[in-house]
Amino acid sequence: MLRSAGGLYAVDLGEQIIDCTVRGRLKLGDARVTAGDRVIVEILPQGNGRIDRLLPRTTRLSRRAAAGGREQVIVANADQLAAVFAAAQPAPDLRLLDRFLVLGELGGLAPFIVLNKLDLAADGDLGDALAPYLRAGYEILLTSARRGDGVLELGRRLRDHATVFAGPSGVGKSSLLNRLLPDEELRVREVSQKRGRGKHTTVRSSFYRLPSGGYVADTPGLQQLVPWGVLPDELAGAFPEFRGALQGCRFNDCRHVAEPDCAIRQLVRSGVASEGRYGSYVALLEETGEDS
Ligand SMILES: Nc1nc2c(ncn2[C@@H]2O[C@H](COP(=O)(O)OP(=O)(O)OP(=O)(O)O)[C@@H](O)[C@H]2O)c(=O)[nH]1
Ligand SMILES: [Mg+2]
Ligand SMILES: [Zn+2]
Repeated sequence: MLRSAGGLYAVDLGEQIIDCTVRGRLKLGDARVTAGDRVIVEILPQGNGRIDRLLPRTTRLSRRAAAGGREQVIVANADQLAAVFAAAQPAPDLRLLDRFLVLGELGGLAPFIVLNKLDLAADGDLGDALAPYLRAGYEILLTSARRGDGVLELGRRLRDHATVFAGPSGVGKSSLLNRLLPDEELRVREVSQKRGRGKHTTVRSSFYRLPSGGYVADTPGLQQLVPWGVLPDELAGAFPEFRGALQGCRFNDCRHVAEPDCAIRQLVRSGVASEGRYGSYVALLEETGEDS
C-alpha cells in the first residue's frame, strides 16, 4: 500500500496502481494499514479493489504514540532512512537527528543523513557538528532542493531501495522529493509563509514509485520521537560507534551511565565517541526506561 487519501488506499500491483477500500478492522489499532504495508487485495468488478489482509512487516519505522504509550508505525517495509536536516531555517537540531538515526537503526532501516538547504549554509560552519556522524560511519549527502546540488547523487542513492524521508518540519523533504518525482506535485510550504520552524505541510506518510526504480516515502515533520518497546541494552547498539565496545564493560548489564569500568564512557572520555551522541543516548535511555 503506497498511500491513502479520503478513505481510498493506493495499492501498487506492479503493472498499475489501483484505488482500494479497506476492511473495517484494518483501519484501527495495531492492524491498521500503513504506508508500505504489503497487502492482499480482492479485485472488485469495477476495477478497483478491497484490502483484505496485511502481510507481516519486514521493517517498521515506529515511535511511541503521544497518547497511551502504544506503538505508532510511521511506515512499514522500508529498507533505508534518509534523515533529512537543513543547514539553516530551521537550524539543525542534533538531538533530534540522533533520534531519527536511532529509530531507523532499531527498526531495521539503514540510515544515512541528508543535509539540505546547502544554499543557506555559510562555508565551513557545520564541519565540527557533523564530524561525529562521519566517525560513526554515517554517509552525509549535501543537497539544495532550491539550486539542485546533490539531487542526482541522492537519486542514485535511492535507486531500487524503499527509502523513508524523515526529519523535522520545514527542512525540505517534500521539496527534494518533488525534484526526484517528475509526475508528482507534493505540497511544499509557501515561501511567503513565516520562516524558520516548519508548519507541518505534509500530513501523512506516503510512498511514491521512483521512475528509476524503487520507492520513496514522504513523511510529516516529526518532533516527538521516543522509541517504542526497546530494551535498555538494545539502545546502545543503535549507536554504531558504541557497538565495538559493548562487550568491554565490566558488568554484563551495564547501562553505560554510572557503572565502573564502562567501555562506552571510556570511548567518550578518550574522544572516540562524541559527548553529544552520548548525551542523546542517556536522554533516550531515561525515556525508554519509563516503559517498564
Ligand atoms: N533556501 C532553500 N529553501 C528550501 C530548500 N528546500 C526547501 N526549501 C524551502 O523550505 C520550505 C519547507 O520545504 P518543505 O519541502 O515543505 O519541507 P518539509 O520538510 O516537507 O516540511 P513538512 O512537510 O512540514 O514536514 C519551503 O518554503 C521550501 O521552498 C533549499 O534547498 N534551500
Ligand atoms: Mg513535507
Ligand atoms: Zn558500559
